[in-house]
Amino acid sequence: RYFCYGCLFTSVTWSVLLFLYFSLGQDGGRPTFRYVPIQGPQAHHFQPRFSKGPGGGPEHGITANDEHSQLHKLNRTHDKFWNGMIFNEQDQEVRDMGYHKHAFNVLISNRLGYHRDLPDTRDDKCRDMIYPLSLPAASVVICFFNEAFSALLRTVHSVLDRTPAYLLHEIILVDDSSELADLKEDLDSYVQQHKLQIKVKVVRNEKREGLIRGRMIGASHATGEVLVFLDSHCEVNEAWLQPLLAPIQRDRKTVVCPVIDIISADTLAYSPSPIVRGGFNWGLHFKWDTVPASELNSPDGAVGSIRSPTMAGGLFAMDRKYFNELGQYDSGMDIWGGENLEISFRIWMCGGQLLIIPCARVGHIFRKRRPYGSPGGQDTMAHNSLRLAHVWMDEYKEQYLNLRPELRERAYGDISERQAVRQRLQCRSFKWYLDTIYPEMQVASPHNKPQQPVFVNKGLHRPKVLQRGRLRNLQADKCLVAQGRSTQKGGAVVLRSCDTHNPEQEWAYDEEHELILAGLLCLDMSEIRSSDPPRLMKCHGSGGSQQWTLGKSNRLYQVSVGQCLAVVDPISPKGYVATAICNGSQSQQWQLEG
Ligand code: LR7
Ligand code: MN
Repeated sequence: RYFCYGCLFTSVTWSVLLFLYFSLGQDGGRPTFRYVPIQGPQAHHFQPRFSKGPGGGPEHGITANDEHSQLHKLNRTHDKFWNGMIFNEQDQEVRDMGYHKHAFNVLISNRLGYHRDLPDTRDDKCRDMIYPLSLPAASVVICFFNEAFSALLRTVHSVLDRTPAYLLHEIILVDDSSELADLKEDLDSYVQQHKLQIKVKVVRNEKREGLIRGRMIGASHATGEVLVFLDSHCEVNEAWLQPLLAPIQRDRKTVVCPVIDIISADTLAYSPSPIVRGGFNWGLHFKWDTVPASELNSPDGAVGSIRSPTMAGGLFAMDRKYFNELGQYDSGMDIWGGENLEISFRIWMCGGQLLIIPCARVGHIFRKRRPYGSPGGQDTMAHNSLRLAHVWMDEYKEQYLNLRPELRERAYGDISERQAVRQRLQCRSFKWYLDTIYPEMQVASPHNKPQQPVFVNKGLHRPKVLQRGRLRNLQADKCLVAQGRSTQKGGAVVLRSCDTHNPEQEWAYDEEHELILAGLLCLDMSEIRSSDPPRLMKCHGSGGSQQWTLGKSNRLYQVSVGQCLAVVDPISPKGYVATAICNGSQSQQWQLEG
């Protein structure tokens, strides 16, 4: 019924053309389309240097000869454990500068390269889904400011690698006036050298516009039937696009979001997200909510679609003409924040619908902080939220202003154009939206308790303890303890005489590779600098800065830092410890003794 010969022809032609471009465009006509570490401008960052000795290389004993193929294998099997290993000061610089500029582990990102396999995180039933062969083609719009080159290129290539060519009209990269040296030249020369121009167009903002106007500019250059927006540090998963396009084809006023899988900022490991949907609180912050069991378990739930009151903002698809009819975005919003709730309210209140599609999976690097500000240092989230409250929230804007009284007098610019949009589209009231689309939302009164946030990625589940005991450094022959009280958050750890009877010296090593002292706090490495000493912090359960491997060679390897725990001076009574380049020396040998 859906078979379309024209499309098949187009798709075959595109595939052949693309294949020829990518395979013959390289030096010597060598096909280098998959699993190639790093080519192009950042190639100097990729220098695997696994040495043979006990200290230098991964536990499975890789030698210099097969290091290349081994690293490929690691990339392919998602065993990213050793990818962050720091071998010298240059690696350390890449890692530390990367955290500073991008708030994620750029050393690992660079080593992964621009293509990698991902675990297929979809429900098994998704693989049996059949979509119409003829679907509207997509313009993928990716807006970026100062993005790490390898993350940006992996975003682009994941789309090229995992999208049938006939469904990919184009990729539009909007460079929001990035300030990073080389980014512009690197991107231009990469696109040219790899002959990506047939699909990839780069648009440059003369001045910083922010992601909201940036996306509007990108959309204005797009000519595909559907717009797909992505952040610049994403990786799309298997068959991601068809399940997004099909509902839009069925109903052009449907806006769809994929499930946003988690790419760890510390390890770049890709893991599935549970199926949750978007909500918000009266501070106008987006939050994830559990999906009512009735909807999740409905015949359609796991593989069909889930109605969502709001979207996270970065990853969604909609009909291009409908995007324009619906009023694009509010161009009075700056830099970052609020536009996701604004477009969500607008979609529902003005006759559309917003769905999450469980069979469409796209990974996103979730960072712990935003590495950039706004040019004038303004709080653009507050500015943008004020605008959306005044245009869309009717009397319920009081809920926000009561929480943020200081914003009552704050100017938010001219909103008449947005009010005209609401008028033109004959949109419903915010009360209707709350009653019909988000009935779970509680209207704050002094008697209502604050709502409990839902934590994605964490449950009540406590990881199983694998080993317990004192952590003795073999060179100093002393044990790792809290410098102050073992219950004090942020406290340092030092070496002291071992005492088998002291429960304050007992560490638990669990299946999540956490090291927990006295049953309470986790050994944690700051994400900022690898030279900072470890501290005791509340266990966050998401690996990275609290992930340690206790290897056969007795070393204690810190995954996000890529270094080993070492005693600074074995005879000093101060007993200081720090992470250092793994070298297999006695100072880096530890034993967890029961
Ligand atoms: O001035 C800027 N210019 C830009 O082009 C600032 C940012 N950007 C780009 C930036 O490079 C990135 O590609 O805009 C994109 C989004 O910025 P991020 O990645 O710093 O934002 P975020 O992931 O922290 O924030 C989420 O909320 C934002 C609110 O304005 C946007 O809607 C983001 O797209 C959104 N990201 C997601 O929804 C991904 C999932 C996160 C969750 C939950
Ligand atoms: Mn993002």
